[in-house]
Amino acid sequence: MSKPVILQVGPYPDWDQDPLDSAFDMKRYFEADDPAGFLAEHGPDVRAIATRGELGADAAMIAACPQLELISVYGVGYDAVDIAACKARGIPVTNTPDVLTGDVADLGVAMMLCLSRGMISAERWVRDGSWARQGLHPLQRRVFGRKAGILGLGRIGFEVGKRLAGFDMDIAYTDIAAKDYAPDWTYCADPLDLAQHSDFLFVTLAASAETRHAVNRTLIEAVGPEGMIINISRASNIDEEALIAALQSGALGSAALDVFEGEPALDPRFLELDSVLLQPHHASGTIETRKAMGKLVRDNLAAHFAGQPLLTQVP
Ligand code: 8YV
Repeated sequence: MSKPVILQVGPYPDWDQDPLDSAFDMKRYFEADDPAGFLAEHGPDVRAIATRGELGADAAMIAACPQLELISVYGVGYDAVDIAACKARGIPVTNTPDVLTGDVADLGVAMMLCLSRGMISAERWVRDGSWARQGLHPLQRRVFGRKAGILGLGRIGFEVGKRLAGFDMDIAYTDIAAKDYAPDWTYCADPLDLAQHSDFLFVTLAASAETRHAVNRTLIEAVGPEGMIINISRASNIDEEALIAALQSGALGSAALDVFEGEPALDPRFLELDSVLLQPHHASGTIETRKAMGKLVRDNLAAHFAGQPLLTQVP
């Protein structure tokens, strides 16, 4: 029996690629010299798309696959998939929730600590001999006991909060309603109140068209010249132009960012700022989590082609 044809939008590690290649006929879109020609040639045979969170599948790709039955996303975010196009054709979409939550929260908290305590510049201070020549590294800002805000108390936001509680932080959050699983944290219905409360504002919103630029100039300026914004969600949740302007003028103290508009290219103005910590969209990037994400992608594909229920279908 011939294997189901899968359109593979981006590369995966060998530990995922090998089992995918054994079970399916993987068509590697990302290796094509002529992506449109590749889609025209293979699209008519494609029964599923395997993609990654940040790559998704746009309307043109979906339209090029008239026999498409499933999109399986390697990532919790599915904002880059054209969900309206999927809905119109009744194509289910799966993602990889839960398995990456702890790692994403870890990286967000690590970014806060690293930037607040100046660990990158302190490392340079040791390596370039400044310590020996000039003495003590400039003093930095404390983390423990200060005020943290979590914009979006979903799975990842909640794990961030649990970690911050270990630093005795005064934690507030916003979401569509107060959460009974967070009784010790302050609920702010208005994101502006949250931003005003926060020395450290974590952006943990599931991105969608509705959350685009949810962190706008007013919110950024409310976090203020002493405050820090940490983004471990999607770049689209923040107005990046307003963010850069606030960092340049000092209206915002600092920003720790794992995601960027147009990544992996990023606005070169970020590179000129000392008040930012820049990370290459790797919050879920541990061997343990990536193996679990890959398995979930494969398990969803396997379940579909075996006529079994999908494991993690997005609502
Ligand atoms: C990426 C992510 O999928 O979970 C998400 O939504 O953006 C990430 O985990 C990851 O970078 C792999 O491409």
